[in-house]
Amino acid sequence: MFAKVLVANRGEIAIRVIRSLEELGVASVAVYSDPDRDAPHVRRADEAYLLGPGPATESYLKVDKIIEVARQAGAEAIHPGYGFLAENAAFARACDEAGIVFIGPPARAIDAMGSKTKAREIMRDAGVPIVPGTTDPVESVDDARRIIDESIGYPVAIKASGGGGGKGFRVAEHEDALEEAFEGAAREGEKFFSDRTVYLERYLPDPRHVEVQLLADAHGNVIHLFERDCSVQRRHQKLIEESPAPAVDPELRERIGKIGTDAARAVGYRSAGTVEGLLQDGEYFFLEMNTRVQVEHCVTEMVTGIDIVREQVKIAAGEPLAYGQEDVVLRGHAIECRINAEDAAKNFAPAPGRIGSYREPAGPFVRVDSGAEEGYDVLPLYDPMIAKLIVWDVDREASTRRMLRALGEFEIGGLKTLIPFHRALLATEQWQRGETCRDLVEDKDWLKGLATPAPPKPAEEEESGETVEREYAVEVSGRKFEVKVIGAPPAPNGAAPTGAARKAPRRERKSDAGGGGAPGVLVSPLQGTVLRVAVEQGAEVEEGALICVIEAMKMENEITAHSSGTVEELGVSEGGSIATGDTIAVIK
Ligand code: MV4
Repeated sequence: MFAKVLVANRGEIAIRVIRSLEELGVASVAVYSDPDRDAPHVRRADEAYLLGPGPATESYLKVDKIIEVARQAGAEAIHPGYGFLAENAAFARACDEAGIVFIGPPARAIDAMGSKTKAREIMRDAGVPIVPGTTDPVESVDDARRIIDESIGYPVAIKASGGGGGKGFRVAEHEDALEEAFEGAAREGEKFFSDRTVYLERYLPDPRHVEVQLLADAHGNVIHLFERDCSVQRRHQKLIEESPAPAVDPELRERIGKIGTDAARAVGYRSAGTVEGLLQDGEYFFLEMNTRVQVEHCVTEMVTGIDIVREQVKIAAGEPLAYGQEDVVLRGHAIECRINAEDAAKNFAPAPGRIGSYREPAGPFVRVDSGAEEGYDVLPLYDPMIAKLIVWDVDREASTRRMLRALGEFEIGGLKTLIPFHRALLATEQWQRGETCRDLVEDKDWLKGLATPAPPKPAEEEESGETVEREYAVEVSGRKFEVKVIGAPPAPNGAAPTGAARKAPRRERKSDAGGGGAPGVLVSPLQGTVLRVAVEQGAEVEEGALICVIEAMKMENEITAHSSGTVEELGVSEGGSIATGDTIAVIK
């Protein structure tokens, strides 16, 4: 086993990895960017080194610097977590060349799976079912039209060859829409992966996203840890994951598991990995393989009792798997909710800011993997996921109830999170019936209902103009009530009523998109590049109408009007950059 490992990541996953290292008796080395200097992952590690400024390209993505730090610290291996350098074959090679173990698969497996057309070819040859379509890149719209007419038919999915996770994914319902979809997928492929080639798949109308967790060691042993269902997603960002999948029975489970292990063997895989696929009417198709530990690995840990990160580290150290397939037993049901700093009522716009009060749920079979704490700043620079809440119980229904209980206990003040979204979604009949909920996560009216009601208008502003809100606990006939008092601030002599609750005063909420600030001003909730401006100055818009699209963290974020009215000013232009708090538009 290694004596010391560097964790090339931040946030909850860095802490997750450090915990497993500690249990293995391995010392941990954290790395950090300037704004992360005091972040929880830095304090949790045995040692920590500065990489550079905030932008990931100058810190968490700096290959040479990270390898230099590993050498300096005497780390024998690097765990990349997920995101950042986790699926970067050049980084894996740079580690090899520096004599440092990359805790992940061989670089050639990353390469093979990075090209989605290559991956489809390998899988087809290995007898793994792929979604019907092309395995060679399609050069032009004319070629695409011909291939679709000859074999695939409409609707058709057009996907970027370098893509994955839904980047560069378009659908054409009919031939009329083909050119635009083709160009859109190619453009996104060019932008994100410097590769404008695309391929075609038959578009499945309402599949479930089902994936298989795999472990493969350096001695030829490959096992699967059953499946996860990640169908609740929005713009290809997963929101809720569970295991086992509600639509998979024991017979299908065995079939999907074998597809996973066949796929891993076909690329000479080693380490933890995931085969993602689509399940439609009992048919399972390979989609892509993720050559890293995934965000949602925890639900599998809960139903199998296997620490996936520990196994990953042991495999990298050359140890054989301690489990055979028959040792892996599925027990009960686990659910994970991603707690993102996002406003579901505003198109899931990122809602960075400072966390005020912070209290995690606890109790039986509740797990919180978090990178945050009270006073923590959720930075617009990085992914808005601040924690994951995972629960286990005997079956899906009990697990859902436990999750609702735990969500109710989770207190995160000062910014918007997905907690209200999760509470509402898990309470729907669609979820309880095990449906994909695709219509719900796109339903603007339903999502708007999640908006926290505006704080009550302060009662008649007094001469001084100042009113404050205070919370007190009162007892009436021996029963405790919590009351909110809105009025003038207490007298300076501190004549507050006795028995005032110890609750900290609510922090003033930072202005969110369209929230605070001058009337009618729509401010940017994030920092990024303006991809598209959907309105002109002087236009009449309805509340909820698209104003512009801002790209941040490689995600396209739709910014919508916070009220109906006339666009009197427009502060954005296509291609321009925008900072958090900048005026997007004035709508009156
Ligand atoms: C598809 C599809 C339908 N047909 N491919 C790809 C990335 C992943 N985030 C979702 N992806 C899809 N690929 C073909 N050929 C539909 C989706 C899809 C989806 C699938 C399952 C559950 C929810 C989904 C939400 C959006 C898109």
